[in-house]
Amino acid sequence: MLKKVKLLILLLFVFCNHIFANDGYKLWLQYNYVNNESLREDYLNAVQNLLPSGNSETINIALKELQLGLSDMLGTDFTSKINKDNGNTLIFGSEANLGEDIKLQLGNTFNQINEEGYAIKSFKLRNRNYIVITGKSDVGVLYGVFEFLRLLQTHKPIENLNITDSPKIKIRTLNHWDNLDRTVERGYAGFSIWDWHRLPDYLDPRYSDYARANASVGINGTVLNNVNANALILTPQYLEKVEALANVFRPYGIKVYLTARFSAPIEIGGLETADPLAPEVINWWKQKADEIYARIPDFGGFLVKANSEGQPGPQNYDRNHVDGANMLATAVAPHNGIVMWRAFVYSEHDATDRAKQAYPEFVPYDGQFKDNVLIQVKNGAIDFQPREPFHPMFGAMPKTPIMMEFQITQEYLGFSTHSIFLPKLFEEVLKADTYRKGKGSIVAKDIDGSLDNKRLTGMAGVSNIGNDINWTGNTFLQANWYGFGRLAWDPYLSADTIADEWLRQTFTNDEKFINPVKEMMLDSREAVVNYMTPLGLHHIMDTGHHYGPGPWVSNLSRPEWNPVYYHKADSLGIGFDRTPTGSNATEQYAPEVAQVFNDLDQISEKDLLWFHHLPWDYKLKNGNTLWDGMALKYQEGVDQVKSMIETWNKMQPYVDAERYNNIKMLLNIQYKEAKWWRDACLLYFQQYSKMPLPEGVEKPTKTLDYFKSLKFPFAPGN
Ligand code: GCV
Repeated sequence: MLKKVKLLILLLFVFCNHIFANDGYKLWLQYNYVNNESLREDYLNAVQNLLPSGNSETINIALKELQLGLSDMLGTDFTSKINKDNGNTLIFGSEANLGEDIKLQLGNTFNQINEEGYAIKSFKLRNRNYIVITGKSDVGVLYGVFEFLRLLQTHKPIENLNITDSPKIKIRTLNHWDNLDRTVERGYAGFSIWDWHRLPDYLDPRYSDYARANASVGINGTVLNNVNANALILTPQYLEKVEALANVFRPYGIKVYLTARFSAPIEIGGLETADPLAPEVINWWKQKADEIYARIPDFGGFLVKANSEGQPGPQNYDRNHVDGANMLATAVAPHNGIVMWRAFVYSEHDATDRAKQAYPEFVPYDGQFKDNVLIQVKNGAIDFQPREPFHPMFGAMPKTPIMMEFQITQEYLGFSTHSIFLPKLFEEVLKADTYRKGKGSIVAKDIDGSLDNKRLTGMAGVSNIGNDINWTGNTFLQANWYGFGRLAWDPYLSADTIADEWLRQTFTNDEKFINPVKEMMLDSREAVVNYMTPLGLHHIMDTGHHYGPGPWVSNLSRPEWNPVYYHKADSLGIGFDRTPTGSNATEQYAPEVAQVFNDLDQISEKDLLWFHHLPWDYKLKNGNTLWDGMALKYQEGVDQVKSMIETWNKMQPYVDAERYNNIKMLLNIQYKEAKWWRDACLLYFQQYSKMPLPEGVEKPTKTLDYFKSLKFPFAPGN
């Protein structure tokens, strides 16, 4: 009887917890109670005993995670189910710490995985059933443990397990554009989670929670500070704080990196120059690197934004990117450090198309960078737009590691109030075919190194994390942090798989929830393209903060900061001609790709106005005029958000009230703003097209002057 009452209380607790109180802090590591009884029995039967092998901090973390996950999911206390001499057993430990009898069962498993990979295998030995989670390193084991827990979270069978997996990309980093005053450039989830003032002595529990969440998806590096860098981060006062963070992250397999302000030797070193070829500068960076490594022996290295948007760089001294990157690379090389040198460069003094500027500054130098340098390239040649053709540098530097930079934070995609599932965007870029080595030379193959046998590989995501209780401001956008990590581990994963996994772990396995919400997630990216920048339009956001529409902006000092530079709407038509009759940016792609982009019959209409300036009455494939087609796309985007709201409103029975309402309220904002985008852009472009709105497009209820008058002096992230 007592047992039954206890069970009832436990169930009630689990139920109430599920329905009422969930602030989202636990992310996708919810470890919901497995309410399918037979599945739960299977799991309980398979894991009766936990046997850690090895006693590092990492293995301890793995043990705690298993105990937490299994206890919560199976409704039984697992803290005492450890090191027993009977029962079906889950062993976890690295190759070096497993007994010979266990290793014998694993055959050539260790040849199938890399240093960070893992294996999860079932076998029977001396009448006991075992599951072993192993790897070559303890961190590999931790990744395996998270994968094992993911199997349970997503209600997969765990009989006869025979899994091996390894990350396909070496460097998997989050880039925090966090400033030392805790503001976050392009951050929409509160302030920075790094509490610099109270570091190093006060270690906010968020630091280990952050590391744990990253480890659960395989992220293995973090660049703590903004690429628009402050040299102070390199002073002893701050390095002490960085060291404290590195100590927290280390057992989770996460390395710390810093951005290096190129003029630091002047600003904090008292030198008169930062010329990368000056001996005193070379020496200064060498000593700085030695100083950092003395504190943080596994320090990852530097990320550098140079000669871009006012940041100093080697060109200030008539040197080039090779000179700058190699100088820093030499300083960190003795410590196995790397340099991630960004290719996001453009200059107001260059009258050519901004989309063309990075390519000539880097591609001719292929093969000249030191082998611990990666060139970090944004997914497209302009700047993290809702849709952007892949950057022409992908595949174009066969002798240089090219690292992907995605933006997880939504600078140009409506900030954190817009629920958009970004793995759809990431997947589109990774699957794009560069044709550099013939058909099938997709971007993912340059990023994982397989296209040209590159040893050093990387993917970076500009973080969407802040100190909001749910980390990302909008529960839904946790999926983008999760999805980035999963794609950095395996760039061939589909957005569909990622959405499915994330939903099951974050909310429920109930198909009545999974199916409609997954569909909503997968459609959400196209929705934002439609209501902001359909048919290849780009960079028409209001300037500075990039919040809301601003296609009319034309008064900024630099031409390429003005939206009119990008859409080029006039009485004759709209769009940026990047074909040979225009800027000829298409020339930077492989001929097969350029030919498609240049040819109106072959180009996807999704990229149309990115590459072509076309008359308003140009006929689209469906027979509509360009003007009608564009207007209908804007309307479609609005309708898509409306249908997202309808879907979500039906999900109340499956989601706790707090997270349900968080997403619901934000979707309503998104709907309002989608209409704002539609109305403002159509009213503005209509001045040039002089054509009526087609049937099916709602009439704007405000004037163009009204939209132009809106000002947002305190928009976040600016
Ligand atoms: C960190 C865009 C953003 C800037 C950002 C820059 C970059 O221009 O608006 O905030 O600076 O990209 O990626 O360096």
